[in-house]
Amino acid sequence: MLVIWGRNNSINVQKVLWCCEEMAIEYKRIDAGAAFGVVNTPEYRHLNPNGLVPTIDDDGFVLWESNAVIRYLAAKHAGSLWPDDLRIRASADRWMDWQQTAFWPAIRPLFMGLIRTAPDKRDPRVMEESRLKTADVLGILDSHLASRAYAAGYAFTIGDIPLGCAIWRWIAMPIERPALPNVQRWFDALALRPAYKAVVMLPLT
Ligand SMILES: N[C@@H](CCC(=O)N[C@@H](CS)C(=O)NCC(=O)O)C(=O)O
Repeated sequence: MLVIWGRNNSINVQKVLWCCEEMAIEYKRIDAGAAFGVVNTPEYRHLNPNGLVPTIDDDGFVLWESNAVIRYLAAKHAGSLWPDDLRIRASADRWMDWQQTAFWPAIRPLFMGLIRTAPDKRDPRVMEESRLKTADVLGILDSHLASRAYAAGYAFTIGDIPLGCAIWRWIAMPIERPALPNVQRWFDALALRPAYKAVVMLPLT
């Protein structure tokens, strides 16, 4: 059986769990990371020298980097999450990369400040800069979604998974948000998916 190491409040672990739930892949999850430790043991470092989560072991094949993991799982189980059409697939890939290189770097300081830092240790200036930057980058996603239901077109694909994990953080944080009607419509559609509700739409911790 597929084994997934990682605490279930991690955005990158949630990508993998959501992907598995969507495709009804059986897995066993082992808590690791942050308060659970594990990631600094020699055994774990042997699997993942970065000491980060998630890591998977699929019948002896060890893989880390959350986006690579969900690409692998979607390709292996070859369903609608991983479309045959190369252009749709490339578009999904593009938004997965964009989540890691534009969206997450923008929102991370705000998320870490508000959710993972004690109030007396927060830097309000850094958090406000992060909020503004995130609103700015989400304008790009909002324009993109003006003419399509999902990241890569009319259907839900793995391209929506990293974005959907990050947008939950934006929606669930008690912050001021500009109106982004297309992002909101897309989020409302994600929120109807049982797998998203089960593993992503959890209280932020
Ligand atoms: N690029 C990596 C980043 C992995 C990463 O930063 N994971 C975080 C959790 S979201 C982590 O392991 N933090 C340290 C810890 O939990 O101990 C991926 O996408 O898998």
